[in-house]
Amino acid sequence: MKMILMKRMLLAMGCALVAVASGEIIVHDSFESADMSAPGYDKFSWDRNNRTSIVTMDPEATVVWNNRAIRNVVTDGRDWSAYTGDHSLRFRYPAMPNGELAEQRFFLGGAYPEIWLSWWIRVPTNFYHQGGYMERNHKLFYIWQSGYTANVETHGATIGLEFRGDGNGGSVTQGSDSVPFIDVSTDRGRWMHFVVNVKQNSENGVNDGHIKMWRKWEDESTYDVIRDRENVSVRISTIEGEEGFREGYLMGWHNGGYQQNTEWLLDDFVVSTESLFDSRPLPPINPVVR
Ligand SMILES: [Ca+2]
Repeated sequence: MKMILMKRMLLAMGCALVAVASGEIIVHDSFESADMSAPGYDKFSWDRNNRTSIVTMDPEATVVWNNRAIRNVVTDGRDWSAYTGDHSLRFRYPAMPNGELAEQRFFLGGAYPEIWLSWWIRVPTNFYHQGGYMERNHKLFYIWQSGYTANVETHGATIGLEFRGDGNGGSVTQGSDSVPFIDVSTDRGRWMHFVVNVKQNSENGVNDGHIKMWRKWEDESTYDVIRDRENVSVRISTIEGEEGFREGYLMGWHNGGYQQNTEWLLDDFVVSTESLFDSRPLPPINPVVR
């Protein structure tokens, strides 16, 4: 176990060096500061915790941040091992069979025509997606320009990913390009790395935007394509000073609901203006392992 942790730490350090050299990093938060009021970047900021909190296993299962520094030790055997370092961000969905919200909003502090995002996320150890095939949507993330699902013509695009039931307790991604997302027979408690790249239109009326997403499980070396939409309309906000992606949220409403308290862990959140892969062509060839 120690070897694995060491390897992850070295990979995280190496990636940070690569990332700084290759573009503007808007934020890279592994939650090790245990303080979301000061992620350490000029413009980026986290919104208030909304059923989210920073947790650690050092030296025992403890909540250390929930809108302020706290110390709540939990002794019921929960494993909050982080992916990198000792801290991660927990999304706590209480048992609510008809749907519940746990969401972390953020502000990029600027308007970006093209952005990359990536993060590690652990499938809950008791995950079960209620409902039949393609029923009950869960949110994974959204980013937007001048307003979340506002008038796209004036406020620009809202881009994200949702996933729905596969009919067997697992999940598939939502959309005409749906792909398998979580298999409960193999993926509970497993960490995945999720990478997003969105570029808006060069100008409104020209449909040359793109929306790309990749996913890799922790024991895999290459990424699977989750979404690949080229030459689509990604509208630019018409509000002065807001012509680009400005804010977003992680997770959100899980309308499938859960029969048991269900916790996701998220770690190593990165937003950048340049590619998060260290070489082109894009994956699955030669991806960076974060
Ligand atoms: Ca961490």
